[in-house]
Amino acid sequence: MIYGNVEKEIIQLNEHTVWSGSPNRNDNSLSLDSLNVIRQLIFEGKQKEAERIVNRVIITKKSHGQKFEPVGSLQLAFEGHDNFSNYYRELDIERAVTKTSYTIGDITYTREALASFPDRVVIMRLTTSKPGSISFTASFTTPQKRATIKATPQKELTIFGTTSDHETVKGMVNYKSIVRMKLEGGSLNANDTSLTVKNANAVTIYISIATNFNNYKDISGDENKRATEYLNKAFQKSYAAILPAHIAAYQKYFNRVKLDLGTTDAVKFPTDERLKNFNSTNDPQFVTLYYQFGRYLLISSSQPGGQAANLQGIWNDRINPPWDSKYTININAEMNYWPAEKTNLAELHEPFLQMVKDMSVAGQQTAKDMYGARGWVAHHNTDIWRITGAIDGANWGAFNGSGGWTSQHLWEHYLYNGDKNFLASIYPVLKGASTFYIDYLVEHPKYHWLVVNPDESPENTSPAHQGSALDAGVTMTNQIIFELFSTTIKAAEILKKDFTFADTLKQMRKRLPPMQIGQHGQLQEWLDDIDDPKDNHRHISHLYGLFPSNQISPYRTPQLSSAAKTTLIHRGDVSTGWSMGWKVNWWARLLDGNHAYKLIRNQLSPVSTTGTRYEGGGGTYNNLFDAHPPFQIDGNFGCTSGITEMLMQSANGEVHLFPALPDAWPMGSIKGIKAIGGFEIVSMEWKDTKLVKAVIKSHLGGNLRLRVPNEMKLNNGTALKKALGENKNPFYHVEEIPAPIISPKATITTPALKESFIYDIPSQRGQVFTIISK
Ligand code: FUC
Repeated sequence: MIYGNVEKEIIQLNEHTVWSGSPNRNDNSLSLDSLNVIRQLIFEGKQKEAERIVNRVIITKKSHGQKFEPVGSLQLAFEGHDNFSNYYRELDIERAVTKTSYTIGDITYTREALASFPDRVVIMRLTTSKPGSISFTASFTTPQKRATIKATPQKELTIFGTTSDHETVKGMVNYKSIVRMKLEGGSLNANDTSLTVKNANAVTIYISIATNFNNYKDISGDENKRATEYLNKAFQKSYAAILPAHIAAYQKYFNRVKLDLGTTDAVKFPTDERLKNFNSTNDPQFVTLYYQFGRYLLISSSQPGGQAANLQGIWNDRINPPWDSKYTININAEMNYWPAEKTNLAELHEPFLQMVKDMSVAGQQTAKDMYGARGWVAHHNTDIWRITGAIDGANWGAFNGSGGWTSQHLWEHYLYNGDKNFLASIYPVLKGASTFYIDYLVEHPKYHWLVVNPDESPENTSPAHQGSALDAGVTMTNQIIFELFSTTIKAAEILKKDFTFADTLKQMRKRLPPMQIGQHGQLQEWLDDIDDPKDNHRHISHLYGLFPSNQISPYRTPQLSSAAKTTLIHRGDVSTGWSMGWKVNWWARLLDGNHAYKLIRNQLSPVSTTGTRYEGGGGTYNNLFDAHPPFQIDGNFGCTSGITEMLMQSANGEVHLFPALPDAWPMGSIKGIKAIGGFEIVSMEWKDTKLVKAVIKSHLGGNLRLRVPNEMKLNNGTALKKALGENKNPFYHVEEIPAPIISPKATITTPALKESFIYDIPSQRGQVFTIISK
């Protein structure tokens, strides 16, 4: 994080593997002996009693997850730079380069900085309009307790140490950062803990950081050697050489997608003013900026081979960050990756997919020791050590659907790339997640469905459960298992293996509770019809079936879709940042672009609160970080995904262009987004809310079923074939959902859907089509 302060520049340094603790597990093996008692109590409706036991025997007595920690900050103190003018600061997200400039007297000072992917250093270049005028002192500060800051005789500034002990786990990540400078003119001096530059023409600062972390089980790396090697290699290159290599590595991803919603004079204003004014001016480009900022953030925080973007991405500045800046896997970490595939950043999904693979190994012991089950399980949080036990307390931590949910990301990756070798490599993860449920599901004594018990609908409680979150067979979990079983069955079919296993899943899938529409016309959150229409909890987990899953659709399941809409209306719009991000996706899936846009407007409201707040709504900080509050990066990613879902959806058996275009975007264009089955929207343009032209590339071949808002033809004049029957493209197979159970008290209205046109376009691998409006 570059602060861009004039007198005291702060370069806040994080490295993705600097976490408290060391390899550890946090299972509570007391669980197994009490499982039957807990289940019995929950089935008898004695949730509060069950909760007390769960807190003792399921919730961990060890680590509730470790903390992602900052290394520290490099500070550059410029004496006499207090009286400046012409201050300018930017983050150029088209190049991933920051710049700060200002004038003192008649001298203009400029600083440019970047974090280079190919060269593994943070690099800052300081220049001036007057030779010999750059003087400053560089020093380190750190919130780390066990850190040594030292300048070396070679005039390098170093910081090294070991991360914190936390919750019974000894801190054992060793980190090292080295700062070395290249001067043009002037002098460089070192004293014990700082470097002083005097009268230089230009200075280039190189910063390397490394740790001893190899993987979640192995911290035997050599941080000194790594930090020195990175630095030595980069130091041979000039800023002028590092800059284009960095830009090229960044733009390889960034340039794949271009969005244009129109531009007005509002773009001339600084970002904070645009944010402040967004709701009262016409500034469609601000949405584009926010959209692309989400992609910038993912590119910058989730490079292949690295760690997955955590709760604050990589931008946490606190030694005790909110929720430890770890991975909350009952929504937040998954949300970080919603834009990955569809905004053409599939490679950046890899760190998350690797985390799921790691959990599928670590979680086997958790399944066995805690529940006597085969397969693997993960609860509501994990961290760099891939803990899979239950943390915090019964009302949050006992949720055990995260293995099922996160493994869907592996399947999603396959749906976009169609690579059967990849599918074969991740099949054991899907199978293991399913196997856990084969062993863990129990028959409900009253309804006779197969249910998870203990279970909970993430973080929401009910007075009907004596204020406890615990229950059996909650809707979200049922949807997750339905989806997990369905994808595992499909994967086994594609790989032509495990017929008996797949058959077991089919038999069990039939016995899961169907979705239910309750007395208020709402989609039921719990097995019993106890939802409170006044409940406005930020988690609306039972809408998992609407998004990210595709079990609810206005076209395929109109009643469930209407119930989901009723639920969304009950819960209201005001919510934390990530919850608003989710709501954009939900309203898009409900084909209501104006409501989705309303949520975008809410999200693009300035927030300055940095403490934790649940009520009153989230929004956006001046630097466009999502405000839960506090800063949580998930909302940025959720909204980027949602904007894509407004323009194109591909989860419901077809590629749907403009499913939820708001009135606020009457014209525009987008290039490079991706649909499942390997279709790429090379470009599409719309005007007066009508699709004018679309160019679509088929990377995998197969039938392209296309739903569009107005009639289209091929650009050579040929008519398009009207779609008939089921979509033959295997990537577009959508599982049939069991009919919902509907309360006799429920009133359900299923509004007429806007007219649309559906075509089937058979494609060859690599073929590109251009279609134009008729
Ligand atoms: C869950 C959410 C909070 C927050 C935290 C990281 O506990 O309910 O709102 O997002 O995760």
